[in-house]
Amino acid sequence: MNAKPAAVPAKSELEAFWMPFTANRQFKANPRLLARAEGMHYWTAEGRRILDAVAGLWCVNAGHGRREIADAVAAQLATMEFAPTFQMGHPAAFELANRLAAIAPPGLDRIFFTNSGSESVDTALKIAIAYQRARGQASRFRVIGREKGYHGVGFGGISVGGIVNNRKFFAASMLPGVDHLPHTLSLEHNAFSRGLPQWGAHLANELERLIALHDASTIAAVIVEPISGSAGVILPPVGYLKRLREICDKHDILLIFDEVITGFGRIGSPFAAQAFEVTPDLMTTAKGLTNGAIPMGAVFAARKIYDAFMQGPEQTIELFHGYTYSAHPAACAAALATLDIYAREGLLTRAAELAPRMEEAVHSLRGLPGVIDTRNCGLIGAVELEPRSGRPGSRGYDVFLKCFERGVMVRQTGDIIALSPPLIVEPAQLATIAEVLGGAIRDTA
Ligand code: PXG
Repeated sequence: MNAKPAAVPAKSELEAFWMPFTANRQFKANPRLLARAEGMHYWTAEGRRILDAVAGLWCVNAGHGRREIADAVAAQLATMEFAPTFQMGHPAAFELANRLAAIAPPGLDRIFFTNSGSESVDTALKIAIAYQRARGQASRFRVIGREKGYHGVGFGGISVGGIVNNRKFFAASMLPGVDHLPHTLSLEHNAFSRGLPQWGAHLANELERLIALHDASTIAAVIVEPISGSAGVILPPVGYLKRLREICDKHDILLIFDEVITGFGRIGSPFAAQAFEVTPDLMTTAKGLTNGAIPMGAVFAARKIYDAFMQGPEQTIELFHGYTYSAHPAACAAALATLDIYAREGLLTRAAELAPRMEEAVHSLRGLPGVIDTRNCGLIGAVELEPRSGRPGSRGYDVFLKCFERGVMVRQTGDIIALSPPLIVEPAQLATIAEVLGGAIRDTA
């Protein structure tokens, strides 16, 4: 279905929308407007075709314009646009929870619905802390995050996150008792690694140091992204996540994986937990859950966590938490249709097949002017550029802009360019992405 040609807003009409995570004045002086999308492509409001190398924003895993999702949402809205899930329910919510439990890592079969990654993270943190109390360990209130971690923008998420610009404005309003592991990015040891870097598993042992400092009896949970996305694609060194799991087990601390970007096939299995063979106790997801079509998130909890709440009189509300739109019917319809597509087209494992092509494409950029690292895992890739002296981020922005002018949409974080194309990408398109990105790097050097 082709939408009507987009009415391009006049410059004066751009002011009212306070854009998220955007340099508003820079953007509004020179706007980039997307008007239509299908398959691997967007079309701009002016009608230019753009190859989508980031799946929208890491979310459109099955590619754009999926008819089945639009139809399922339309049918649901026509039948019942909303139903409460507080002391009420509707069938699609239960069906979706069962479908998700069926593809989850072992034992993570209790599902709490949210509307975004940020809400999933705050939900998981609240479940972790409340769980400790429910099992008689209320002194465990601390949460350990990681430097450069991104866990959305709720107060919980920015507290455990490790991105300074998200934190510094709100320093006085952070969760108490949070500490951070070191991040695992080391160009000195790991530059140009293909797949997971070999150096750095020992960085997980820093958790032992934090436990020695705070005492395990004060720590509820550790939260990490299996692969950090927002900070510019930081991969876990071989053995690192297993080590974190061992230390958490030893000290009876919950391990939370934030799989908002790694979930739903990004690295070749439904979740990174399965690809890395490390099972967390809680897992946060969003994005690919509905192919980005309708906002939705989900927290996957281990059975033991859910069971710990199911005590006391039956009329008790066990967890005082939820959103008006938890398991919104339209979102459930979108998610069910999305899971159907993933299953039918084998998309949750396709990234494993394409990973060598992605690796080839990304590492072909090694040697270009200013390229100080190339890294990859599954259908995630990144190119790190030497920052221009005194102007960090300007080189990354110029490369991003040049790619867009030349018909490829990449994602820029500082001087790192991240790639995360829809899982339907064809090898030739991966080569095109690398070619255009390479040209942009050369021409902005
Ligand atoms: N956790 C992780 C790991 C994420 O990547 C969130 C939580 C928050 O999700 P919501 O739905 O509240 O935005 C995210 C979001 C980027 C980029 O460029 C990444 C995200 C969002 C926007 C841009 O890497 N991830």
